[in-house]
Amino acid sequence: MKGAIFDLDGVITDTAKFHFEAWSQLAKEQFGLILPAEFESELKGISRTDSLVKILEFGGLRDNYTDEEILALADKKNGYYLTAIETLTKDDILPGITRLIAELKEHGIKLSIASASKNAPAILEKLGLLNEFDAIADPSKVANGKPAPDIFLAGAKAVDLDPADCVGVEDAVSGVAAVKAAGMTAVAVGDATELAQADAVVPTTADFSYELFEKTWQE
Ligand code: B16
Ligand code: MG
Repeated sequence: MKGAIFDLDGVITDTAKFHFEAWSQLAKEQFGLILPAEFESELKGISRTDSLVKILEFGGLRDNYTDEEILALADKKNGYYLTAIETLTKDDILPGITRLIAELKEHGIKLSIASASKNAPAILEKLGLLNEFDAIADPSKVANGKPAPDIFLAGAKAVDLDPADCVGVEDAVSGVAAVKAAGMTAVAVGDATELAQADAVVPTTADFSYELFEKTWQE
């Protein structure tokens, strides 16, 4: 293993609840829709506009909005989301992640970010982690979102590594599919049944370690 390519939301910090609250506010205000709780996990790893399209399809409203209107609505949601994440600090880093980053660095592992979030640099800055990563892949420069491999391939390329030498770290079904499609080893956090496509699944981020990553990569 030469590189670890990290998802952000759900792996480094838990912003899924803020995304869900912002989408719920928009859906209620704009469409009079109440989003079911399952949407919180279903929208994980899904890009901003793809998330909105899913919500519109749920409400049977997809054909009522032009692509331009969809962009404007997605932008409105992002405003709610940015207000909600204003208060993030290093206390919001998920358990074990700071230690894991130090362990990986001690072993000379390159670190990069493969998040679908256009807000990733701002979030890492708030968490005080911006300088810990060697690269952040830009989701606005890739053709296809997760579950396509594009963002993970960009994450490996940004640190000059062959995907086969990298472990991809994820919490979402779409993200694990993207890691596997990129030809990487997948280590995931969450429900083992839901994330069965991963090469290793642990219940919490506190269970991540250099040893787990290296051992899973070797198997
Ligand atoms: P933004 P990840 C994803 O981040 C989130 O899981 C997903 O819910 C969100 O819609 C997407 O980022 C886009 O985020 O609106 O900030 O650009 O899990 O890939 O780190
Ligand atoms: Mg995620």
